[in-house]
Amino acid sequence: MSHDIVDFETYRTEKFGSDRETARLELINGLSRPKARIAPKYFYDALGSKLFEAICQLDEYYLTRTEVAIFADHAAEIAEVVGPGTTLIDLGAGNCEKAARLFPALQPNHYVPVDISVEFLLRAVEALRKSYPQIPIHPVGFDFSESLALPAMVRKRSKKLFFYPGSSLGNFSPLQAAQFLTRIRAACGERGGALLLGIDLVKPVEVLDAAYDDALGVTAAFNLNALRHINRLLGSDFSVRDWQHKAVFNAAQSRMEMHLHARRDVTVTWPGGAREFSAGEGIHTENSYKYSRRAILDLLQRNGFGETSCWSDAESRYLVCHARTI
Ligand code: AVI
Repeated sequence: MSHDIVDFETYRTEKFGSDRETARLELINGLSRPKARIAPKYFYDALGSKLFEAICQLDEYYLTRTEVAIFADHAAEIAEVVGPGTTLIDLGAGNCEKAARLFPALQPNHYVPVDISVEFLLRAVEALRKSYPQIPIHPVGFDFSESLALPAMVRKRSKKLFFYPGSSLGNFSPLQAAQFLTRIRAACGERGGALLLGIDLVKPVEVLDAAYDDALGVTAAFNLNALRHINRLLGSDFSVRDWQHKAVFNAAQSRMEMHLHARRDVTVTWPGGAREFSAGEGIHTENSYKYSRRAILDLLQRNGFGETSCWSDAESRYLVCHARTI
């Protein structure tokens, strides 16, 4: 497998050359709905990725440190369940830190970090190659939430271990999550594969409120930064000062929601279109579903995964699961 970034860029351009136009149409569609919404992937430009890294260091955002602790406390058991010789495919790799922490225990044969935020990913990979020269690393940049069209050289590898930590599955609706798991199952191939998943569990609302509206306002900046990203992609004229971060737990749907509310009446324009927002009107930017242990095991089992091993923390805040394909 080549380490060549040229290779990777060629693949990206051939397969995903129209990403920008797709994003533009998707954004216009979302902003023009009676209840405006945008997909959470628009958080992650270069600054958004850095803000998300900062969120992961906050006291209130228990998810990251709890997951890190579960992986650290159970590394040997996880490695035993996983077995040797895997191609570790890291979906939403970001700075690749989470997977890298598992390298000593899992000792993968290959590492394939996948992320939509390409420049950020390439910088992370450059550093990682210096620390782990023995592991071939093949970065892939695309929006895997839509399709799992991996390069042929990755597709044909046996013993794939898809790594999906950070409770990112929670950012899909239950239907999207089921479809996503089905796609991972298919991408594992017929010779068997597995998924190593980290997922946030249901818990008292005060803990969730603090995690999604922290005292320093980092999550607010993360949410608002999506508007700057949209301005660049769409040529729109959102003024960040006109908007306010809101986080709310929707108990009926078992999900934390993030919105941006207009601070006053606002008209946003972009080439060929416009949208008026009244004061207080919102743009729905993210759902973060919180699962029970039973619900996540059911979801895995209904979508192509059988034998499952799980690890949690003492307070049952978070769950890590290894699930083999059926
Ligand atoms: C990436 N994802 C799992 C995070 C979450 O908790 O839903 C994104 C995030 N949103 C607000 N804070 C962090």
